[in-house]
Amino acid sequence: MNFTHAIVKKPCQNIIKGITRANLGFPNYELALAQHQKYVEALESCSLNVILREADENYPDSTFVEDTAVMTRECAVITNPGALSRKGEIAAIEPIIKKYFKKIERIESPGTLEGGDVMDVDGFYYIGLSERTNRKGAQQFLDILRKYGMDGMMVGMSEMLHLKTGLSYLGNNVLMSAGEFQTNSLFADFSKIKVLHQETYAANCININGKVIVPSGFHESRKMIEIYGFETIALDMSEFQKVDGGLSCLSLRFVSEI
Ligand code: CIR
Repeated sequence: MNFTHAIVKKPCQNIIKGITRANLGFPNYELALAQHQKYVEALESCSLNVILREADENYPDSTFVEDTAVMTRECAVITNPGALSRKGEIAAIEPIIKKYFKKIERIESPGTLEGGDVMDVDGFYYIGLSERTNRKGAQQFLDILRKYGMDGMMVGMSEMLHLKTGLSYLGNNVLMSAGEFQTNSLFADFSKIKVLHQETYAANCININGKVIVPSGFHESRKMIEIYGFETIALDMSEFQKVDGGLSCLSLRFVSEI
């Protein structure tokens, strides 16, 4: 699918208070800002119109906009983040989305769902049951998909933060997979790039209109992606990695004629 737009939000100074289990130290705000700027430029170089929002100090993790909504070809779904400190982030995303989507749906409590747990494979959606996305939220999402003639399925998981922490669909039936997902029979029919344990962070990458953006420094993963025929762009993501954020988390990518 060719994307036309991406919503991104600058990191705030409070990113140092972002939720993390990475044990990599605190992000450097200035460096995070510079890396974010490069990310925006990379999206633009892939022909996306980037909708850039200012930072919000009330929400340390708010630069990870992917978790606040899921954009499908038929509708946008405003999520209900499972992390308490992130629930309020959805208020800021809704007015932006309203400009581009006529149909807006919502995940409601007690259901929770974060966009990082939703992987789009050519219009079929895999939904990770993580610490952030519960069965009720996943079921609501499935019901929404079916209402619009789409479909998906739930994926049990136990180790990763989000489904897409360890899985990325690159197109042409190629799936990047790390850790617990490498042996999951649900994904048996994909051509799999099995990410080395020490390169697990590289399992989160994004294909934007034929170019795959990868985190820099993960040479084996990048080499494999290129062997599978994709052009790559590498970006330094060190400051976002410190708060468990990857390439997909930093944007909401979608198609719009506006
Ligand atoms: C969090 O724990 O919510 C943030 N520190 C990282 C969110 C990463 N988002 C994503 O994988 N979609």
